[in-house]
Amino acid sequence: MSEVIDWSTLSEVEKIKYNSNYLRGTLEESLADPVTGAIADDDTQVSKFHGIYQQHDRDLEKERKRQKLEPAYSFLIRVRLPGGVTTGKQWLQMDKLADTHANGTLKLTTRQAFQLHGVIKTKLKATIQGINEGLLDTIAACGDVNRNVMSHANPGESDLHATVYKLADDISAHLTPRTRAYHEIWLDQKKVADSKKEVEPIYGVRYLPRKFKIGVAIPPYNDIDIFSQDLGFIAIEEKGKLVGYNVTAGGGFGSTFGMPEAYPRLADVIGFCTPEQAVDVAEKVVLVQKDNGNRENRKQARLKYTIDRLGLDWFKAEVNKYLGYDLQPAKPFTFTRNGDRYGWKKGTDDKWSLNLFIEGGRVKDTDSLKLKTALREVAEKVEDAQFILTGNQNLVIGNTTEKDKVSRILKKYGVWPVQLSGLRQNTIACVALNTCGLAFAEAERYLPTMVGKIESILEEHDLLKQEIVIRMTGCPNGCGRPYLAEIGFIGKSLGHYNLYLGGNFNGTRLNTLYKETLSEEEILNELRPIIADYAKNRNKGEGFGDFVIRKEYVKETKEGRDFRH
Ligand code: SRM
Ligand code: SF4
Repeated sequence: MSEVIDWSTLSEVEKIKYNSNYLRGTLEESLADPVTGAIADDDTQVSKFHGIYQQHDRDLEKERKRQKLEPAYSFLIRVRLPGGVTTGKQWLQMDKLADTHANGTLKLTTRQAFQLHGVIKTKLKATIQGINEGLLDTIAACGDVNRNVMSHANPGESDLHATVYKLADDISAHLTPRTRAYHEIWLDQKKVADSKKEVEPIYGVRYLPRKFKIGVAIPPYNDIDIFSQDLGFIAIEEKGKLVGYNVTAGGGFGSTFGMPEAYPRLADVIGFCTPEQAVDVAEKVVLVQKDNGNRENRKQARLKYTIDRLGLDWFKAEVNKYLGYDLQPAKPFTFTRNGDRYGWKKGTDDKWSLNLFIEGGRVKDTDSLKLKTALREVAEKVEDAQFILTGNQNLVIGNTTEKDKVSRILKKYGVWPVQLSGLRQNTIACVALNTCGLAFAEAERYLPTMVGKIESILEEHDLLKQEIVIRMTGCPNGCGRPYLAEIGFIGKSLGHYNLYLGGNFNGTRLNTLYKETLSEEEILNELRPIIADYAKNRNKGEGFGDFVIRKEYVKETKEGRDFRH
C-alpha cells in the first residue's frame, strides 16, 4: 500500500475501497450493531463485493416516515453462478433459503444469477452460510470487479457448448478476488494474521474503477446479448470444432436522463484469439481497464467510456501490448436471435433439456400458479436434472434422462406446456419496485399487464405468434437490457415510461427514443397504428424493429454516443 494517491479528485468510493483493508471495512461491527437494521454507509459499498446490497421496502417508505421509523431495511443477496448452472440439490438449497431467510421468492437475473430479496441484517450471515453449504457463493456477484460470467444457456447441448461453458467458469475463477475477507466475515474462517500482507494479484487495493461484465456466446444464438458486455467471447466453430473466439469490448448500458455523456454503448469486435489465449485475454483487458478507467467520475468509469475517450485503436494496441502478442483479425459470424428457444431439446449425449419461460425471472407460488412448488418437486424427484438460469431470466431444466417424469410434474402444476404469445416469450423486466432503490417506475410487477394489453392489439391483426423482443426497466440503468429491445420501455416516473423502438431480433442494434413520458393509455395509442401498419406492410420475415426503421418511425442509432433519452 505504498502508492502515493491524490485523493482530491477521486470518487468517494475509491477511498472506501482503499481503506477497506481488502474488503473487510467495518462489516463485522455493522452486523453486530443492534440499534439499526442498516449497516454503516461505507460498508454498503464494501458489502457489494460480497454480493450484498442494502435496500429498503419502497412500498412502505411513506408509512415508515410517517411513523418516524427508519426505512424497512433488508438486503438483496446475489449468488455468483457462471453460466447459470446449478444442480437440483443447489436449487433445493436456494428454494429453502428463500422461504426461511428471504421473502419466499427466487429471482433469476438477467445475468444468470440467483437473487434473494428481503433478507434482514440478523439473518444475513446465516443466509450466506446456507448458500455456501450448497457449494455456491456470492463473492464478487456485485462491486467493482468482474461480475457473474455469462454463457449460452446449456453446456449439455453439445461438446462445443461444454467447452465454451468451461471458458466462462475458468474466467470467473481466474478473476475472483483473492482476499480472505469473505471467508472471515461470513464463514467464520480464521483471520489472516496480517491482512496488510495480502495481495490481490489482478485487482490491487482499489479494485476496478467500476463493475465489469463478461460473457461468452455461441452463434447463431446471442442469448447473453454479447454486445452489452464489457468483454465478450464469440465462439468460432469450423467443421464442428472450436477454433477460437472473436473478442468484443466496450459494451454497457448504464445511462442517465438528461445527461448525454452517459449513454448505452454496444461493444466493438476487436479481434480473435485461440481457446488457449482466452483467459489471458480476459485478464489483460481487465488490466487495461484497471489502469486506464476513470476513477474520478463513476458515471464515466466503465470500459465503454475508456474506449471512447482514448480511442478504439489505442485500446486495441494497449491490449496487444499487455498480452505481448497481437489478437488476430476477427472471423465472420452471424447471430439470428437473442431470445431463448423454448421447449424440449435433445443434447448430443441423448439427454433432454427443457427451456421454460419464467415471467420476470420470479420463481414464486401464487394462487393461480404454484411455480416454486412445481420446480421444487422436479428437483426432489428427478435426481439428474440440472437447473440452468438463462440470460433472459428463464430456466432450463437440463440434461436429464427423465424427460417424461419432468413433463408429468410440470403438467400437473400447469407450468408446461403453456401457450405464450410471441411477444410474451420475448420479455425481460428488471426488478424495479419495490426493492430497487433506483427505480422511478414499476417494471417486473407491471410488464405482464402491459404485455397483455399489447397482445390484444396484436390479436386484432393476427400477430399473436409474431416474436417481438419487448423489455422494460424502472430506470435508465438498463438492467433488463431495454436498449436492445424492439419495443423498449424505461420508467420516467410512477406510471410513465419512455418508449424506444428499433432494436432488432438478434441484439446487434441499439433502439431509439420514440416518445417520452407516456402513460399506459398513451403507449397503447402510440403502438396501435404502428402495429396495424406492420401487420399490413411488413416484408416477408421482417422483424418489428427493422420495420419501424424502414418506415422511418425512428432513425437507426448507429453509435452509443448518439443515443438520446
Ligand atoms: Fe443492474 C444497479 C438489478 C443486470 C446495469 N441493478 C442495480 C441494482 C443493484 C440497484 C442498486 O445499485 O441499488 C439493482 C437491484 C434491484 C433489485 O432489487 O434486485 C439491479 N441488475 C439487476 C438485476 C437483478 C436485474 C434483473 O431483474 O435481472 C440484474 C442482476 C444481474 C446479475 O445477476 O449480476 C442486473 N444491471 C444489469 C444489467 C444487464 C447485464 O448485466 O446484462 C445492466 C446493464 C449492463 C451494464 O452493466 O451496463 C445493469 N445495474 C446497472 C447499473 C448501471 C451501470 C452503469 O454502468 O451505469 C446500475 C447502477 C449502478 O451501477 O450505479 C445497476
Ligand atoms: Fe433498478 Fe433501474 Fe436496474 Fe431496474 S434498471 S433494477 S430500476 S437500477
